Amino acid sequence: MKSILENRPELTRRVEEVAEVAGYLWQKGWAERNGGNITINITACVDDDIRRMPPISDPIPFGMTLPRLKGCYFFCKGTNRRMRDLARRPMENGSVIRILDDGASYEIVADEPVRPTSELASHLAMHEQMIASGNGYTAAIHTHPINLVAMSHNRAFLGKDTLTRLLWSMIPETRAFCPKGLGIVPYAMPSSVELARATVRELAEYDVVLWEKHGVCAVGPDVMQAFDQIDVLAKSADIYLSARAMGFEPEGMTDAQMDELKEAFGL
Ligand code: 2HA
Ligand code: ZN
Repeated sequence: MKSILENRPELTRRVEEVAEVAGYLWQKGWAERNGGNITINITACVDDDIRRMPPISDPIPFGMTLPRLKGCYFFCKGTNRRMRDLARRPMENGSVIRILDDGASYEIVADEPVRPTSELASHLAMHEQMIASGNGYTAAIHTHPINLVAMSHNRAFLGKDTLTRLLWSMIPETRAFCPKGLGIVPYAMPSSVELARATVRELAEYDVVLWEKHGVCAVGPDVMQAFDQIDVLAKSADIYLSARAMGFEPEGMTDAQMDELKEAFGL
């Protein structure tokens, strides 16, 4: 069977980038079994031939109405698929979907009828918000970083920007490369519309949000940059936990040191 990627170098590059990041998520230990998901908006690489491709599924409602997504195309990790399998064989463990004119349902167009991620509602809501804000972002990642999820079990960390300031203060790069910090989404049922709505509310202010006792979601111009933001936050969390494991509370950079950084990097 012919793949939708054939003779489409830009689409191929973007799907390969998803596969590369999927491999990192697995290697980091953030993607047990089918945990986590990735979606990218590929509408800009869609040509007329793709627009004419017949669906290979019935229309499937995704539980929300997102009018800006009408006629958009996404490459999505499949539900119940392993991240480590997405890394090696992206087109067997993910699929391309088209959002229908009702803005509330989708159909699968290629390569195989792989049903998209269980967190599709959250992912599509994030994409709608990125389009609405005009920020040019195309990627959304959800993953389960051990250290950040562990920190979300401590109520003391869940106040607005408490964790942001703590993580920023562990190493200068974190503030430089995750300048908006980390939003907090109170526990909600996985895959729920409630979780999707709360995620989008936080993304108005942050590029990365922590789902209490579950995981993180990050958005970015591309999937690599979305990953980098989670990676720098997780590095800070590791430094904090290493210090605690050595038996002391890390001092953290001072507010003055962090403000100096803000000036220097124009954050
Ligand atoms: O896709 O991580 O939150 C599996 C999950 C659901
Ligand atoms: Zn999850």
